[in-house]
Amino acid sequence: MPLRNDLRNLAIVAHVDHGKTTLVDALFRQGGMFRDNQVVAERLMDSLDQERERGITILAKTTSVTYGAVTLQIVDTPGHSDFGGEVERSLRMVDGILLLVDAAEGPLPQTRFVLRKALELHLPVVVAINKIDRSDARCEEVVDEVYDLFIELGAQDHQIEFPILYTNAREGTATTDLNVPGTDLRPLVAAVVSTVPAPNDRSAEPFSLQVNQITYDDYVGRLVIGAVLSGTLQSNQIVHVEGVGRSYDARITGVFRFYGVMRKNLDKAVSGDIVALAGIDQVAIGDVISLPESPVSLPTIDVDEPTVAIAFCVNDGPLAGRSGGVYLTSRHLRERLMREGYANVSIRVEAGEGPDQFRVLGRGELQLAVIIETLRREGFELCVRNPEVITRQREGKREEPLERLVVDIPIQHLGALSELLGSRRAQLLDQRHEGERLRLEYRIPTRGLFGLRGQLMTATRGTALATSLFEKWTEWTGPILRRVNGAIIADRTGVATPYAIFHLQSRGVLFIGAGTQVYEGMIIGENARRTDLNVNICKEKKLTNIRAAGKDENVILTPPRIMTLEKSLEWIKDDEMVEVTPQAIRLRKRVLAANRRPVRPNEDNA
Ligand SMILES: Nc1nc2c(ncn2[C@@H]2O[C@H](COP(=O)(O)OP(=O)(O)OP(=O)(O)O)[C@@H](O)[C@H]2O)c(=O)[nH]1
Ligand SMILES: [Mg+2]
Repeated sequence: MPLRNDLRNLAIVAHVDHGKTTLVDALFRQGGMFRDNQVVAERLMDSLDQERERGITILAKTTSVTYGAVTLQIVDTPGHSDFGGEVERSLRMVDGILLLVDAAEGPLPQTRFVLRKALELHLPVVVAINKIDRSDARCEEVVDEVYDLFIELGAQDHQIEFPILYTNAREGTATTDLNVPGTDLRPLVAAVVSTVPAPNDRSAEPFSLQVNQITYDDYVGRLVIGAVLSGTLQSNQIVHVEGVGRSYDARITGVFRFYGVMRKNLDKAVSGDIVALAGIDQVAIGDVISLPESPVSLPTIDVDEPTVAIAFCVNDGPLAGRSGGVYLTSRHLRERLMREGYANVSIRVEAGEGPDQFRVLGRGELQLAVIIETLRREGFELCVRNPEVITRQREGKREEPLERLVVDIPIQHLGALSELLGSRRAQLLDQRHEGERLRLEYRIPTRGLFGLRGQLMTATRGTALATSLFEKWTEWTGPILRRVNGAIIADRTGVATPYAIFHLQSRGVLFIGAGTQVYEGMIIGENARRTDLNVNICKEKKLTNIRAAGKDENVILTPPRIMTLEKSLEWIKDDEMVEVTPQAIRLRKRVLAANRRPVRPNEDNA
């Protein structure tokens, strides 16, 4: 088989924050992508608003950069475990991986996940120990840990003979020898070119491409991205699209390749190229594009099963449509969620309990929160329920997902951690000292992770590092208590007054400030006690002829606790919902009328 020696197709994979996107920046810079004096944003590939705000990669993205005679076609993948599905399918487009490992943190749960997937596909690996400039870098130890991980995952001998580079992605340097400081990324590029095989040249065969990513471009519309598996395709050619429930012909209106984040026209797409095609509208990940006269079929792209679900429903609260929402109906919601399902194989959308309800299944709270936030920004209004774990029946037994959790904390916070995990059915597997810090490994039901990260960050003042990864299904481990406190609930429609807030703030923590529009059934705070409390938050001070002493008027209000979308999702219980609108996030009881609301058993006596 002839080879496309001018190409190397690789995915950059790692645990979250180990520096993938930063390394891609440096590859661009040194590949002559920018003028010398051009000001370029950091983490250029993290182009989505939520990626920039959260500082993480959410969607895998394809790009390319040319070094001499070779073009590297690179997929920058997300490292957060909720987006593992992105990595899994990206690996189907490439012939090798560049595995980044933080020189101080070493291999973490997602390192294991991505490496396991790559080894299963027999992909060759280049290892880069990154962030060698960190003062706490421990390169030799981390290299040993990487070898251990390969062995533990059952790597074959030829897979273990990987080249090792030591990199500083921020500076854009790589070296094979720690005693010889790197000056640029050439050693890394050389290792990639010699380790990752060139793609086969099947240009003589009929055209085929499997859809791996779907994006949208303001100028050319929907773009489907994939590696050309065989053949050649010209712009303007008619193709055949084949997928589940779809089989039709379409005309290609453009063939592109990404350089950096710039889209460039190609005359044609040839076997081995990773390209973006315009002109195909109805399409889902895994669909096969071929020619009408020689249709090709390929196995579907399967990824790991979802573990977490959230019920979405229309916003039926009294303020619906008054907070900037444009898309309010269940038809809008259904169409939008279906579209999300087409573009993302790791989520599934199912019908919910009622006609206006949908269940969105995914890999974790963050993945689902990102989808909800995206909808909100697009002008949707909706209500969402608390995340629940997905269970399944096996041999008459109910099973739930179990995760491996790695926590890295300063030693003095061990007490706080143990307290948090005690009630969550975590089982300690391993514990290791690393200087002033402790690294602990647990097995914990996925349910036990709900809300954990937020509480852990508060308890350790942001110094903890906690990551988890689905491990296996296990028999239902029994109840896990969520929030113990009750809610403070508005008992009527109106506007919250300073007077009422002043008199209620000692009862718990309030989520709203004076002047906030409320309605009966809206949750306005967390009760200090376990029971729910219905209150009149709109009460005005009785007007009298006699003015009270000046002091009395200047009530001092404690600032409210701002409930973000993610905090709200962690906080709500089964009988509560988050109302999501473009302008406001509100919490509410599912049943708004107090007299029709089932009273929760008094957990104080439970
Ligand atoms: N000191 C140091 N910091 C680095 C280096 N490489 C990356 N960083 C920093 O590490 C942080 C995370 O970098 P990213 O490139 O976003 O990491 P990532 O692997 O793409 O993260 P995800 O895509 O969210 O998994 C950023 O603040 C970078 O500036 C390095 O070599 N040295
Ligand atoms: Mg990234």
